[in-house]
Amino acid sequence: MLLESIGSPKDLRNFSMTQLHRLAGELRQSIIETTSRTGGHIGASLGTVELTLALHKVYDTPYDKLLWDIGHQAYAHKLITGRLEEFSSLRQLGGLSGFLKRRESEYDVWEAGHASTSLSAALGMAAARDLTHASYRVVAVIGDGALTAGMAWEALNQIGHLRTPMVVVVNDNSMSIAPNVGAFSRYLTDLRSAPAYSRLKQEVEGLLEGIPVFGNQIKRSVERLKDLVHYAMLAGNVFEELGFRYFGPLDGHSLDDLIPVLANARDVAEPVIVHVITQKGKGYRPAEEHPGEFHGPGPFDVASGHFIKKIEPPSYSQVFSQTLIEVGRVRPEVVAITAAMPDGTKLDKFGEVFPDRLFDVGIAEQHAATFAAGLALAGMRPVFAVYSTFIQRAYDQVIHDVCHQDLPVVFGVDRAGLVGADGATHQGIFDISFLRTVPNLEIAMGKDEGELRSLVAEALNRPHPVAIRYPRGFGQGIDLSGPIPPIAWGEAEWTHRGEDITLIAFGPIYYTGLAVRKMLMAHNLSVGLVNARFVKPLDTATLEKVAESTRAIMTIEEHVLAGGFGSAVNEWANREGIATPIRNEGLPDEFIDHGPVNYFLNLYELDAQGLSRKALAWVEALKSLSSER
Ligand SMILES: Cc1ncc(C[n+]2csc(CCOP(=O)(O)OP(=O)(O)O)c2C)c(N)n1
Repeated sequence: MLLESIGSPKDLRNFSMTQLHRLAGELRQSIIETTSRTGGHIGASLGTVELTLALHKVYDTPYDKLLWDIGHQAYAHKLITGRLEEFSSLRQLGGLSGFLKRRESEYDVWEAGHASTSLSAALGMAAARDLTHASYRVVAVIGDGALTAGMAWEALNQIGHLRTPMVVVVNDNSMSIAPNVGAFSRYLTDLRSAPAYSRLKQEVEGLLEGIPVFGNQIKRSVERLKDLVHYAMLAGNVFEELGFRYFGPLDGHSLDDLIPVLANARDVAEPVIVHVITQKGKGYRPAEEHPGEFHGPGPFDVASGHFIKKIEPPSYSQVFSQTLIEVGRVRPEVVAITAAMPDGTKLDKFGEVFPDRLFDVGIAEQHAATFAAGLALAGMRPVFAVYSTFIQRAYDQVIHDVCHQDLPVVFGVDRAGLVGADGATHQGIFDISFLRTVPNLEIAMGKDEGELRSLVAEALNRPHPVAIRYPRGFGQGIDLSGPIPPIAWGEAEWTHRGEDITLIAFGPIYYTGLAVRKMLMAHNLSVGLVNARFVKPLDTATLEKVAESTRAIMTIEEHVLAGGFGSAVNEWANREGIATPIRNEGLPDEFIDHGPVNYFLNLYELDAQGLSRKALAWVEALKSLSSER
């Protein structure tokens, strides 16, 4: 295998075209084989194989700075930068990250996970280069999906202003996770269908010179000229107006096209856009045919392209979307919003039933929140389903546009809690802390998918903004066939009374609480359990009674401790002078890497064994304290 001879990109810089083509084939093979076992972003990474080789051939990496937006399309980059042997550990505990990591390699100069950050960071590096009189070059690769975000345009705006040399490669496969949407995406499609810009310019000039003098021919030629001018204006127009040189569109799977154009672009003394057309999933038929499903799948069978999935109860996302459909049938004002995640949030199902009432706004969480505010002001009941990790980006819009005006927007905070293989950039473990501080916003999380259903339906009756959290993955298998049961807004469910200790759980960790209770009862303890359901408003009436009924309170949540549910309970207890000892269990003040959720729950003692061990020791310590007194 040629790939085995590549210790670093230096080893491929003298390769012939034939060798590079062979290497591309081997890279594809390796990506398909590994992701079929580990799952991962196969589609995007198969699409950038040639681009990766061309970039590392043309640029002197890692001295030159190569930045990948999101970093999910960079498996070939990992494979040729010294990580071939570890590649089989992709996304596994202790193994390679599914994204780029600075600690993994000096070739990973920028790490991300969220979209559309690469251009800002690249410009920062270019500006630093200029200030320090360094000579490295800077090149960033960004997808057409990531280019739908405001942040990318904020960077383009400043790059076009500073005019410092750097290259932006637009990797255009016309896909986000789902097919890309929006006016800019349409514009890129027009650019794609236009012949290469430089060739066009020559054609226009040739035509002008050759215009015949008489009759119909003049007309035809002038018309042809108009068409060409239209295309020529289109091609390069937006980017050139912003101050970039535009090269493209190029076949992103042709090394023969990519290498000379990138070499040219590299040496231009101003910002350059290289517009590259690629195909998601290139070289693996099932991924080419189903690019959405193969964006970031779990394990699959290579021969058939079938996913290896267990049959499970419906996922929380499915239940969320299904509930919106149920409510939406009788309430035409209910509309749904997704920021480029119709499949992940399962809002695509809502869109199948109500095509006019689902808005995919692109990778634009900030816009989505304010768009929802506008809809709400005009009488609609907007629901923005967004992963916990991505609502981080819309924090100001949540505060300033939605909550400040107290608008009845429902945020479906999906993937709340640990997420597993996507790792540190994608954990949904901060949102309680940053949402809890915002006035008017109500925040709830049910113990299971049955309660999720009730909370969603009830949230749509509230006169305030509401955030409903729910985790990644599958529920408890609750029967969802009947009508949606009502739920008392703002009320906790005190399911078990106990004198020695009471566990107060926020979310599905309630079921862990049930197991902990059993374990503690085996030690002859009297153990209470509360399903809190709400962190805001906090059900202080129930909390007061609980505090009177028990000798110790332990809060449990799958969220960072700082500012989380337990903190809310502490604040109340502090304010009210509650004497009952309170202890909080949750996640530490750390970024948590990729790996199985259960592994981390065990590591941080948030599983039933860990919690009961801690509860037992604590109850014993409290007992000996009080007997000393
Ligand atoms: C802020 C943010 N929102 C949503 C996502 C989820 N996401 C990951 S990849 C992706 C699509 C990116 O499309 P594009 O940039 O065109 O890259 P491609 O996968 O097509 O190569 C999305 C929406 C994200 N990573 N970051």
